[in-house]
Amino acid sequence: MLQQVNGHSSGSDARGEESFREDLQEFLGGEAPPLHQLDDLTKVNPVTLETVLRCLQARYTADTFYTNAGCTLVALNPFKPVPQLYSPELMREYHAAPQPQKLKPHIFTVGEQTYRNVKSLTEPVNQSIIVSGESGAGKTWTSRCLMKFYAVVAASPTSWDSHKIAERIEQRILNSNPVMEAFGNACTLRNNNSSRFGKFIQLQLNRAQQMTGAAVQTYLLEKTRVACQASSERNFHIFYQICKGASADERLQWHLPEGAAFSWLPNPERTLEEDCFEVTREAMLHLGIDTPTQNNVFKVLAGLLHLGNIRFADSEDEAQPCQLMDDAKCSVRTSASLLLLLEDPLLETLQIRTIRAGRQQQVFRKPCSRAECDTRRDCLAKLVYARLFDWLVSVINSSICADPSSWSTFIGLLDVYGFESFPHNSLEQLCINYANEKLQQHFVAHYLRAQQEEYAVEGLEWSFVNYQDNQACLDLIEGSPLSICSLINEECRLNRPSSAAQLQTRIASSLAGSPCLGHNKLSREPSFIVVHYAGPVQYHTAGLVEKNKDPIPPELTSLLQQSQDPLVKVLFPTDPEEKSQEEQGQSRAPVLTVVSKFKASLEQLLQVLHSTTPHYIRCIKPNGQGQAQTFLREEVLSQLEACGLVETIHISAAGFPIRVSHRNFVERYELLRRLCPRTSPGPHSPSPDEGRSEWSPHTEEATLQPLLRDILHTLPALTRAAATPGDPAEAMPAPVHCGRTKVFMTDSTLELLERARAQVLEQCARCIQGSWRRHR
Ligand code: AD9
Ligand code: MG
Repeated sequence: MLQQVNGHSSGSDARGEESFREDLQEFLGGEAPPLHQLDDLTKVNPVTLETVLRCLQARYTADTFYTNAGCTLVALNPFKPVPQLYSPELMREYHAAPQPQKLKPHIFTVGEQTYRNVKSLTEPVNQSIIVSGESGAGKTWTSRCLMKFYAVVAASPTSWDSHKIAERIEQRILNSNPVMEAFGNACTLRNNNSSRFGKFIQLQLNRAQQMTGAAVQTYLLEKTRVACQASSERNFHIFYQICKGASADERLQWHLPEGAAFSWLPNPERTLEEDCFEVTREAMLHLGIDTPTQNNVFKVLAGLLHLGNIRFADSEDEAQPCQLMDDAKCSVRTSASLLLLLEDPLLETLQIRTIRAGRQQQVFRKPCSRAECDTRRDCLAKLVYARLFDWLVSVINSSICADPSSWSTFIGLLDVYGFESFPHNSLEQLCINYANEKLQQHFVAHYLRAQQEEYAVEGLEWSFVNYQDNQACLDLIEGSPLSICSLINEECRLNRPSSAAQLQTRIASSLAGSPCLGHNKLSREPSFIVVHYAGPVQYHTAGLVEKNKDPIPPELTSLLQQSQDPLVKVLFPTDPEEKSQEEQGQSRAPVLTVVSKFKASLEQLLQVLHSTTPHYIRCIKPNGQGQAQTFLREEVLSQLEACGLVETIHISAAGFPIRVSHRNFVERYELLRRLCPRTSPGPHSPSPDEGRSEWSPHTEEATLQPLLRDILHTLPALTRAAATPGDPAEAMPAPVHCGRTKVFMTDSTLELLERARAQVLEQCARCIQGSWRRHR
């Protein structure tokens, strides 16, 4: 935009481009502070990607990690300890400030504002803080810090002194973090402590604004990680913790001799786990999980590690089950002993499939291929781990959740996986990006409302009628009757063999009308492209239907139901109804697909969010290597795009991104009055300048208004003069809106005004030159 304006002015000047740029910048920014001191990105004027990036970089270089962006807080990851930024003293400072928003931008400003919103309103309104950003950007760190903030500011008064109460409530809630992270986080290529699940925690407050409890809801745990880790990645932290942190006695009990190799435990060389295991155990204890129960959990996990070492050899005879590899027999025995299963049924369940067929639902037994055996082994581990994780969440909830009568409002913290786009994307990415589309829609609706409120304060009437939201993309993913989700679900329901290519063709032909569906003709594998708000993502269709079915062979559940282990019994209770159905040969109720379950939980989440006042924190990773003091513009730019900040800028461009005070506007464009005669001359029409006030830096407010009106009157004529035959003046955007204290305009209006101003300056220069020559 600046370049365009400069382009038009280039013919006119004695002034260099640089000084013009500074001049215009000064006009737009008024008395703007240096970039690193600019606290709000919407005050960068004009708001463009370049200016936003420059501002963030300047602040990052100055060790300033938080910046406002309208109703959003942008949080840059420092990738280094900054303890003074999170001290309890600072928390109290933000809490005690008469106007925390006047302090430096911080997550505590958001925390405090949110806290006051709950408190100050006559009708209590629940609040939510939505923390987003890509992997490693700092979402979990931010949520954790906010929880600590509330543990300090919303503690019950007695808990300052009484360790016991702090432990019972706030400390318990904080203790849920190390436990959930031990079981749900893992080291990935992008983050050493990557959360492999989404989390919404509801902090419950009583009428005195004290935190009385909390409730956690989790989403889509990446359970495949238990049995399959990408190269250079790791399994969930807890497995390494038990292997490194167990005592000699526990090692014996859990069959974890020092140096034992487990195929599901890649990259075990890092050594922090001993300490972490203590932290996890301590936190579990505080949550009410006693030592025997903890040991039971760890024993089951050790059982899974041994299960992972079971290897099958190819069978030469299809009618015979695959044999175990040499050293795997011991793994079967150990795994069975740790899970308290009988060895033979465990092995048989992995090796042999039972099929019910015919009217009588006769049972046939079919030996599995080696690949099928491996799949069943992995499935067993995923099944146990996912149930264990859910059980843990429910235990945490029962430990921290307050009695419904003891709380009246809540503050929700949402820490969910950010938008993902990899070279190979599958069902996991589709679900994650679908969630992000939903959250983006929620954000945009909220943002537009906030914008309109600002316009209302300035007395402007305007609605974002031209703004295209992401509804078309959501229709493509989840719409009814036909969408990507419905087609994948249908393939699961029909239970027919369908190839990846067939699914690609179905999606392409059934949803061809969607503007958000694309196809990569160069792709060798069957795939489709979804044009998300954050950019296009190519999804491969191979394995999509199978992943969506997430089939659990009934024999696996039945096997686990026979376990004598107290914990496994809790995780796999026998359902008498199910059992009798099975005995009568009836098939079980249809199992919900992954997509259906995810969609339902997402809808529930959005319902909760809709009932709250939302606040947004967008975490940004300044570089992919986790290095302090390194700001890589390209990487930040792609995240600004993905987290929708660019989208916000676009929305603001659909409104009036240029806002100038009345005084600045008059100062700069006062000379335009010379271009146009008065628009509606009276019977004794005066000469253009006759009777007009002139501007000076001391012009009073009362004189400013007629000058402002005069300039605004010249605009229709300027618009007409600028219009070309193919671009009639009527089609041009509404030029300027005059608010109570500011003039609002689009950037094309700014361009128009700048062009006209350059023209006047050129005329003046010519006049001066002419008179100078005459006088010589
Ligand atoms: V993921 O989607 O779960 O893979 P997150 O949650 O966005 O990711 P996380 O909060 O785990 O990222 O942050 C990654 C790492 O950045 C942390 O382990 C810290 O080492 C580092 N970090 C993040 N925020 C801060 C901070 N405010 N100060 C210092 C930070 N270090
Ligand atoms: Mg995280």
